[in-house]
Amino acid sequence: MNFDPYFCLMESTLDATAKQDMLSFEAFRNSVISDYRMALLSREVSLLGRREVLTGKAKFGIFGDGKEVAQIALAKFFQKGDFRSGYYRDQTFMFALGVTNVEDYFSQLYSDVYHDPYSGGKNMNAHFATEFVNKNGLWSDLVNSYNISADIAPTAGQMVRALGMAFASNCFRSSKHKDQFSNLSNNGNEVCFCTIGDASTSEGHFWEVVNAAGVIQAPLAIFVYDDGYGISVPTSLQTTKGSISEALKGIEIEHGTNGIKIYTVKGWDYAALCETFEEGISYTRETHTPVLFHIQEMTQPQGHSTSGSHERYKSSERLQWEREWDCNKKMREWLLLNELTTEDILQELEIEVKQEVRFFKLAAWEKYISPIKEKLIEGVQLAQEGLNDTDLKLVLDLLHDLVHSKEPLKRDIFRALNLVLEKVTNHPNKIAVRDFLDAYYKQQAPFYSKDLYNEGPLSTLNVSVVEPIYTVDAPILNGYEVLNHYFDLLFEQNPFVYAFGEDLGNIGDVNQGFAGLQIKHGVDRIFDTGIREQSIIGQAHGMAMRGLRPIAEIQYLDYLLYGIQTLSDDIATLHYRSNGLQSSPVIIRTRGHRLEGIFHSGSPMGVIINALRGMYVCVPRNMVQAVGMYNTLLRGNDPALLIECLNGYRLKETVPANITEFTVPLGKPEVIKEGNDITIVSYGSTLRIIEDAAIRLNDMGIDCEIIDVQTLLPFDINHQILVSLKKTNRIIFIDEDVPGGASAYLYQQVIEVQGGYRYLDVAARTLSAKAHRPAFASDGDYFSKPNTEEIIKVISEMIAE
Ligand SMILES: Cc1ncc(C[n+]2csc(CCOP(=O)(O)OP(=O)(O)O)c2C)c(N)n1
Ligand SMILES: [Mg+2]
Repeated sequence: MNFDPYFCLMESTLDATAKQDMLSFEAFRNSVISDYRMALLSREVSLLGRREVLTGKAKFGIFGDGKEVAQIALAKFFQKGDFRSGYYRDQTFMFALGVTNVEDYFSQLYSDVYHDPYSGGKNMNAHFATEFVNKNGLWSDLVNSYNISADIAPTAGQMVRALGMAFASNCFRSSKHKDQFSNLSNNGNEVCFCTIGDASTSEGHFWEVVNAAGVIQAPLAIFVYDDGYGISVPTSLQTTKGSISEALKGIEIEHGTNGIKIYTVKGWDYAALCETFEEGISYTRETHTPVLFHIQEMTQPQGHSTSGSHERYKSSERLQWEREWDCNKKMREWLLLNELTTEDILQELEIEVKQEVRFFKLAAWEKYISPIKEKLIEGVQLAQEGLNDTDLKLVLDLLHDLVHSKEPLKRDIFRALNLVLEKVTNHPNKIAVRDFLDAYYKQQAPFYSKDLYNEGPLSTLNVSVVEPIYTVDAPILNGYEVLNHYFDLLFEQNPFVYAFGEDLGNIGDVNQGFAGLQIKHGVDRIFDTGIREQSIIGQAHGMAMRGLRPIAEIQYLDYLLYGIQTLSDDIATLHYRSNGLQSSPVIIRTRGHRLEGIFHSGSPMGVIINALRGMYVCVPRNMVQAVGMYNTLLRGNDPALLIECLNGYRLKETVPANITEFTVPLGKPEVIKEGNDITIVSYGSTLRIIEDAAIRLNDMGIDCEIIDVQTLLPFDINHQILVSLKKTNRIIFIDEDVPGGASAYLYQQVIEVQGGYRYLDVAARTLSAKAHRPAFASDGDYFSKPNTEEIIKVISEMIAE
C-alpha cells in the first residue's frame, strides 16, 4: 500500500498553525485513533439500535454498519457550505460531522416527537436533516453550515435532488448578483455529496442523473456504497458486468470530452479511502465537475435492516468473507500493523465506547418514555377513581397490559382508557377521563400533522392580495404574449428566478412564453435540458432548497407522470418530513388539458391532487390568472404545480399594468358568471366549454352560476362555493379527468367538508371525461371529454327533476 501517513490530514481549510501541529506524528496518530473510535461508536450504535428494535422499544431500524470507515474518510472532505443528498446508511458520516450524536440518533429511533432533531418523530431512523430555513421561513446561513437535505426512503430518489443542489452552485457562480446570495453560497464553490447503495443504481433516477451530470458538469460527488446486495438480490442481478464503475465506462470523462471522473476504492482500506477522496473531492471542488466513487467490498454485518436476517440469502462463504473484511476489523488490524497503537489501548477504547453509547442511549430512552409514563399514570389514576369494587376489578383487568408495559405507546393509553369508558358506562369519573383523553389527543396530534405546508410568515396562503390594475389604454395580447411579457419583466427584476426545460431555452418553449428571453437574460438563467422529466423536477427541487426560485417546465401535463415520484415522495413531503427545517419553493410549470389524443390531452388531476398533498396545485383558466398565481407563488415558500391551459395561449387578454405585482390568492374561487338556477364548479380549459353551454342554457331559460375554483390545492378555503349553492340549491362538478377523479374530490370538498348536502334540491352530480384516455383528433375529443351538448343535457335533466 502506498500510503503517506500524513496525507489524510491535509485539509486545505486548516490554518498554518494547525497544519504545523498536525505534522507531528503524535497528532496524526491521535487523529487516526479518534477516527477509529468514531467507527467503533457508530458500530456500537448499530448493534444496540438493532437490539432496541428486537426488544420492542423501537419499531424498525436500519443501520450503517459495514460502511463506517469510508464515511469517516469522506466526512474529512465535506466542508461547511457543502450539501449532502444521501440515504439511510450515512450515520457514521453524520456522527463524524457532528450533525448527529448518540442521544439524538436514538431519539429518532424511538420516534420521539420532542427530541428527534431531524423530523420530529415523523421519519424513520437514520433519515437526517439540518436547518435550511428558520422558523420565519428565511434561509439560514448555509455557507457556514453542513447542509444535509432531508432523507427519503425510496431508493435513488436522492439522486435528482442532488443534481439540483450541485447545479445551484453553477447558478451562483455565474450570477451577476452574487451579493444577494451571500448566505446561500460561497460564490458557487461548494460540492454536493450524494450517497447511494449499489443496488439502487439500477433505478432510472441514477442513470438519468449520471447522464445529466455528465452533460451539465456540476460539482456533484456521487458515492456508491457497494455491499454486493440490495436486500437479498446480489449485484450480478442488478448491474451490467456486476460492477457500476465498469457499467459507467461510457460516461467516464476522457481527454477533451465531458462526463464524470470515476474512482474505485475498497471500503475497508482507510488509507486508500482518504487518499482517493482527497484527490477526487479536490478535483470536483476545483473544476466544478462531477465525480463518482465506486466504494467496493463493503459489508452488512447485521444484514439489511431489522426486518429479516441475511443468513437467509447469503452463503456461509459470503458471511465468512464479510466477517473477515469488515471495515472496522481491517482498520483495527491496520492500526496495529503500523504500530499506531497497542492491543491494550484498543481494548480499553472498545470498552469505553460501549459504555458511552449505552449511557446516551439510555438518556434518549428516558427523555422519550418519561412524559408518556407520566401521562399513563395520570390517566390510569383518573380511570380508577370513585369505582365500586366490581367496576374497579374490571378496570384493573382492562388496564393490566398498559400498566405492566415496559414501553407503552401513546396509542395504548388511548385504547385502554377508551375501553374503560366503553365497558363501564356509568363510570363516575367519566367526564374527567374524557377530558384527559381529549386534551392529550389535542396536545399530541399536531406533532404528527404539522408542517405539511409552510405555516409561518412565508406561507403562500399569507401572501397579500394585490388586485390587478387595468389602465384605459391597457394592451390586449394573446395569452402566450402575456406570459412572454411577464417573464421578461420577472427575469429583469428577480435574480433568484431561473427557467428551464425541454425546448425552453433556444426556441422559448413550445408555446413561446420564453421566446427571445434566453438571448436577453442569458443562457445561464433560461435554458434547455435533455428529455428527462424526473431530473428536471429534481434539478429544480435541489435549486429551490438552496434558496433559488426555479420555474421548471414539463412540456405537457401528460409527462408529469415521469416525475411524479420526485414530486410526491420528495418535494411534497419535504417540509413535513423535515419538521419545517427545509422548504422547496419550486414551481413546476406545465401545460395541459385538451389537445390531441391519448398522450397529449390528459388531465390526470385526480392522480395529481392525491399524490401531491404538500404542494399547491394551480389550474388557471387563462394566462393573466396564471401570472397572478406565479406572483403569489414567488412570494411564498411552498412548492407548486401550475398548469397552463393549452386552449388559452391564443386567447386575447387585457394586460394589467402591475403585471409583476398583482397576485391571485390561492384557495379563492372566482364566480365567472352569476346565475340563480344551478352552480357549475369547474376549472381550467373545461370552463370555456361550460361558458358555451351556459349561453345556450340561458336561451332555454336556465340561469347558470359558473365558478372557477382556480386552485385545487388548496381548495376554496372560505367555502365560497357553499354560498352559491345556498342560492341555487343545485350543483354539478365538471372536469375532464376520469370519472371519480378530481370531480369526486370537488364533490367531497363541497358536499361533505362544506356541508353542501344540506342545501340540495336535487342530487349533486359530477360530469367528467370517459374512463379511457381521450381518442385522437377533434371528434375523439368530443366523444371522450365532456362536450357542450352533454353539459346541456345533464343540466336540463337536473333542472327538470
Ligand atoms: C423505490 C424503492 N423500492 C424498494 C425499496 C425497498 N428497499 C429498501 S432498501 C432496498 C435495497 C437497496 O439496496 P442498496 O441500494 O444496495 O443499498 P443498501 O441497503 O445495500 O445499502 C430496497 C429494495 C425502497 N425503499 N424504494
Ligand atoms: Mg447494497
